[in-house]
Amino acid sequence: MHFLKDRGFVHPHASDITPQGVYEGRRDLLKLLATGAAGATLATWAGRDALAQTVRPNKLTALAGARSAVPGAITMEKLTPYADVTSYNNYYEFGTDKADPGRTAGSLKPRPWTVAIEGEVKKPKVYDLDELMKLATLEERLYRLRCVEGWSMVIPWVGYSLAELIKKVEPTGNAKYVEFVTLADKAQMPGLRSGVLDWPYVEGLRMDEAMNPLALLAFGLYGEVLPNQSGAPVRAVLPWKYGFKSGKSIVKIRFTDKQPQSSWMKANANEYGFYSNVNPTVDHPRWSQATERRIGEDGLFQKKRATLMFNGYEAQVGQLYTGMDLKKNF
Ligand SMILES: Nc1nc2c(c(=O)[nH]1)N[C@H]1C(S)=C(S)[C@@H](COP(=O)(O)O)O[C@H]1N2
Ligand SMILES: [Mo]
Repeated sequence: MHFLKDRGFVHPHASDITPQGVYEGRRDLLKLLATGAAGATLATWAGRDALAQTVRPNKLTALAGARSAVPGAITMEKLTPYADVTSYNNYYEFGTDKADPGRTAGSLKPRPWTVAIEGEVKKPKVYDLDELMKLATLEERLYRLRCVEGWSMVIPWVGYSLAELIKKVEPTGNAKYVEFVTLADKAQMPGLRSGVLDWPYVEGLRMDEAMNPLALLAFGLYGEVLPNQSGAPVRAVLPWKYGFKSGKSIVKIRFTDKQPQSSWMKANANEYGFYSNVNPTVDHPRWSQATERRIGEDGLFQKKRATLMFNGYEAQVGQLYTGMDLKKNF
């Protein structure tokens, strides 16, 4: 059976699985905290886990999503604590250190915000953020995110399938690729002074990849709007690809007939390919991709995890690449 073969020797430990209801429990816990009756609840493991994820100084605007029914959208693995999700980031417009975005992204102004839909579409349009957010039903999805540098997280995102937007704007027959252009504003982004990348940060997908239901346009995480360092107010999340494919703070989505050149391809075409699907058998020139460490659990004796083909989403996306040489098309 496909499922058993895929899982193989990386079958998750019982302790990796989030007990059913722990995450929903957060909301119940908040209610309990509000009534002052939380003492007993906090004594339980689930209570402590929920507390670690919710009690923090600066709550953002709530953004709810109905639990997604898209196949593969809900991993049962334990969520990465909110504190780690928002303090260990790659967002080079705010600096190249993992702690930089969490410290400096306060200067990003996520409202007002527009996203321009351009290129090979019958209905080009500049969407205001609020209109874009209402374009489809918001869902909650629990995705693994795997960075090419060898770390991973599990994050509860709020958003809808990119396919919903694509259907609305009606691509022409010439639309073969989608390009994502993200914000580049020196006034808001101190990292733009550095020449590490050619700004703006640009990424792209083949049209069939963009139409896969797992390709997410995200507006929130952990039941709130996106924190700035995570790519507020709107970003892509492509769970079967290395994290850098998921552009943050998107301002333009362009439909094209030619394969877009991403910022990372421009920076180093030998290291970063257009596809960049998570693949434990194809190493990056500087980093093995066979294993990964899960952020938030890197204790001294923490074992590395085996990285899964397509980050564990092979059943959902494998067919997109049938017949392709994945060593050549890295
Ligand atoms: N605009 C922009 N988007 C970006 C990046 C960036 O530097 N700028 N970094 C990418 C990389 S390398 C990763 S691993 C993910 C990290 O997302 P996270 O910080 O929310 O975990 O964002 C991606 N999106
Ligand atoms: Mo990354």
